Amino acid sequence: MTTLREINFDGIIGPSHNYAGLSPGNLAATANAGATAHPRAAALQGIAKMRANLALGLVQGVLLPHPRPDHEWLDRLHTNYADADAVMKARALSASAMWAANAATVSPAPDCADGRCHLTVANLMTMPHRSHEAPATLAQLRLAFAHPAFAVHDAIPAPFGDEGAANHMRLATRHDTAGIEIFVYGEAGGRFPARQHVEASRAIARAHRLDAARVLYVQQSEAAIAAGAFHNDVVAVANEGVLFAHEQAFANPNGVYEALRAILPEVAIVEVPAAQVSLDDAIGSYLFNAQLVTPADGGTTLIVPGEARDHPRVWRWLQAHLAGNGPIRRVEVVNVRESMANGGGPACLRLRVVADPATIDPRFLVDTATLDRIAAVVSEHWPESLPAAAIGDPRLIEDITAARRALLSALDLEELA
Ligand code: SUG
Repeated sequence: MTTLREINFDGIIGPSHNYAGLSPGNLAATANAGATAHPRAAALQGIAKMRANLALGLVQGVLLPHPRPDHEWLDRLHTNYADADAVMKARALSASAMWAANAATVSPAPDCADGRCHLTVANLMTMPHRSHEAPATLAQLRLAFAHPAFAVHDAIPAPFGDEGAANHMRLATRHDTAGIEIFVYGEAGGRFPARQHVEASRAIARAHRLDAARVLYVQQSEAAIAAGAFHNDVVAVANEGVLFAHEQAFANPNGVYEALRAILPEVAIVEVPAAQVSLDDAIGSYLFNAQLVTPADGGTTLIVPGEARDHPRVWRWLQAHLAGNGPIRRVEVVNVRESMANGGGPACLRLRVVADPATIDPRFLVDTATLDRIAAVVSEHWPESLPAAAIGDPRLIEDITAARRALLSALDLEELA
């Protein structure tokens, strides 16, 4: 029996969660700029999603909020929180590390020539508020994946933008068999920035010692980026032998499907036609920013945000697919509304790692009892609301600093302080 399992590491939503509109091209984030955020409710929604994953029999992990404001980053910019202007304050305070799909790119051991699971930290250099996540991510991954079964690589250097697993998909007959890794990149020059550069993807494939014959570099369609798909995982998701994608996700969809079928003939491609669900529908509902998983009972399950159920065309498409006995057998709905308002759905909030749970630092794995402990810290310490105007408030800074410290202590992870 193989010991390799799918493990989803969700970013615990940090106490500084706020809406500052820092991500051009992310339509939800820019539309909600200046709104009041609710960090406590946000984190509790994320915890409820993890409970739902556990209920499906999946193994669940967590990644911790980063220290915010990021004083070290401000120091390197020769300023400090008090002196920084409003935009820099918001950038230094961002809780954006919650979107763990952007923490790293992961290649499971069966894909890598040295038989180890490789992880490369994302540099997130395109958006200033995310460009300072990498050092804290590296520190956590080095701790969580210290076992020799893993190789953790530092971020690819600038100017080659890399946004991690959000632009990476893996197809394999089963999680524990050799897969095909798909790196999706964007071409610059459109209405919004293309965050993933192909040079970064190629560097990661080399670092992970992937078999070049089982790697595809796929261009994201300009139309998808222009419509607000700032990451590929807003328009496509894969799990084991199933690819679920919007018709307009890729620049050359038929080329992608042909190349896939040539390597993995049994691949099931579920393409959603634009005539039934437009790009705007897909991006507005986050239909594809779903967790596509194989639960313990085996039936491929799509975990969608509530916004997908609330969208009549999207929900109709899903019901028709289920009724037609398509490759997706079940749909589960989760409420991650606070994260969604910043453009982060269920898939954004998790980093998927295929590994033997016994090789992972147990402090990063959770069961319901650990989630109860995390929820207690959140309920006691996370701000109930965070209006945009509070971003410069020194009392808020004290509160969120203490809140994170309480969480680290509850998880016995003080060394990340
Ligand atoms: O990078 N939002 C994130 C959302 C990331 C979603 N992740 C995936 N698709 N995997 C981003 O745009 C909003 C920040 C703000 O405006 O405060 C933000 O960073």
